[in-house]
Amino acid sequence: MTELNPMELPDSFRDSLRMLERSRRERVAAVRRGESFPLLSLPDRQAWLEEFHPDYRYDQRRRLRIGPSKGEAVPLELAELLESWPRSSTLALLNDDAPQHDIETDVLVIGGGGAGAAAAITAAEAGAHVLIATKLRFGDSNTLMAEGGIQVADQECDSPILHFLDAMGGGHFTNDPELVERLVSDGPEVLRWLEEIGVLFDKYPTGRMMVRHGGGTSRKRLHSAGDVTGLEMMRVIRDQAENDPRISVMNFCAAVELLTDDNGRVSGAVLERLVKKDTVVVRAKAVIVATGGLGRLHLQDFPTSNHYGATADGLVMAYRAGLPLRDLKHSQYHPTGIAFPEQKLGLLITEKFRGLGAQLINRHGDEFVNSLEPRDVTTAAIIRECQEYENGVETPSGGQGIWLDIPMIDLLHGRGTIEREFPGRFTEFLSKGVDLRTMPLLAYPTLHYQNGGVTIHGDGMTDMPGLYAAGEVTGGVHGNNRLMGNALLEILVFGRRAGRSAAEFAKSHGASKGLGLSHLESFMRRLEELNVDRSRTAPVLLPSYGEVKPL
Ligand code: MEZ
Repeated sequence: MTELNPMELPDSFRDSLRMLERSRRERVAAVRRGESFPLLSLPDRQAWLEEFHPDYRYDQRRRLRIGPSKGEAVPLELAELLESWPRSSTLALLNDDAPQHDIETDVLVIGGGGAGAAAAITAAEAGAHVLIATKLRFGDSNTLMAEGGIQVADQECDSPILHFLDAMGGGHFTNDPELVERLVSDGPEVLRWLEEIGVLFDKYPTGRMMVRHGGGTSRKRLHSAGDVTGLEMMRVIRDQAENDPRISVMNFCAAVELLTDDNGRVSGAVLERLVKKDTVVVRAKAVIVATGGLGRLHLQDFPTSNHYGATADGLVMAYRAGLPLRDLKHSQYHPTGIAFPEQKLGLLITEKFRGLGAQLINRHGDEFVNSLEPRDVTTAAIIRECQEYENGVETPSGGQGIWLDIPMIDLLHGRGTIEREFPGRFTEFLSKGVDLRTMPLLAYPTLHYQNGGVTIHGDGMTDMPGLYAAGEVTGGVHGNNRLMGNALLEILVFGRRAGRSAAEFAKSHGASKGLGLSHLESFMRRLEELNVDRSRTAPVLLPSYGEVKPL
């Protein structure tokens, strides 16, 4: 193990560390007395957001110019991507009068994360033959990387109604209430299902579930498996899918375009096999898009906590097909991405650390915000502290960060808590010479989640017959701002609902006759009119630093 050598750190860094350590005893005593940093008033929250949150930088967005979302403001990087030309594999098919399919299935699921896996399982249970096409390997996804946990109102002091109010309030009441109602009501059943198939959640010796607080929630309802909740869930869900003979999986196989028939029904998709470097046309009775989010677009040059494949492919396909998108001007910047040690830049430090008492501390050793404000407010507070008050700590390579005082946790809850509650991060950092029991980390906001996306209704239906969507690619469940733990819940609730509906649609409608790209005609005409550079193509499939050459 290489020890972190404090002597190699800048003087200002070491001085600040000393101030933090000096103020720790009094801060722990205050928590024990039941004192906490006051929560902000609603007008203050709004003012801080408008001044400091990256979403409110109006010069960093522009309005979309095509289709039903015309006029919607979205981040610049996303707008450029959405208004790009199809890849050459699609263009080659456009010249083909009657494209033939290579593979046929009842339900095609695009994406192999938690939403895709849950959708595939329920579609198969409903009798459908399912093909999962996934860009990387089955399971490589933000689900797998999720740390803190899943929100479910299953305790006697809680109820789905309280969960509903928290989710709506966290989303500034911009969420679709019908979708939120489904999210919270299905929660207890989803938790039972996860347990039944073998997910190991943290429990007390009595067998009762351990639950924690998260930012913006009025009850403790975050269920975890250490700090590797997503990994544990994906382990079990993936096994469940792989053991079902009705489900096949194509790894390293990216969807690049939807296919439609003459009536506007979605009838399949164009896939590119990344290893074989060829094109595969799939004909399907129903298609579910579960491609995840956009973190790897690095909006405003923020680092990201997202997995390598999070490049908004589903949004690109949906926008081109003429589906309305919503709530995309607000992205989630998780308050605590790693700023130091720098080889982990952007990696998530789960909110569960704050749920267990780790405080956010500036360079003078002072707390400056209640660590459990809603995420967007905490993010704005950290940026304000660093930029407006210059109270951030300079990292060895000149970045900025705020202390996350993790060692407080053992002082508050007893020795061994950090190792027990955070086995993933504890081991990982120890291998880099950083012992979380004694060393605080430096945190700065990291791009974490796409709050909005493809508009869905009820059970994952989109506005196109035969097309369903679930998970981070969709919009409406979280409105402008998602609360922690609601993503893992959403992928399962809406993955399962979409899987069931898609299987029913496949059964009742049978195969569609046509397999074409006519939905692209008006889109491409508009690109011409807008003089969009022909070299701009999408989806990009991987971030620019891992570019895959077009076919
Ligand atoms: O839902 C999340 O994004 C979450 C719980 C993240 C985390 O802090 O662990």
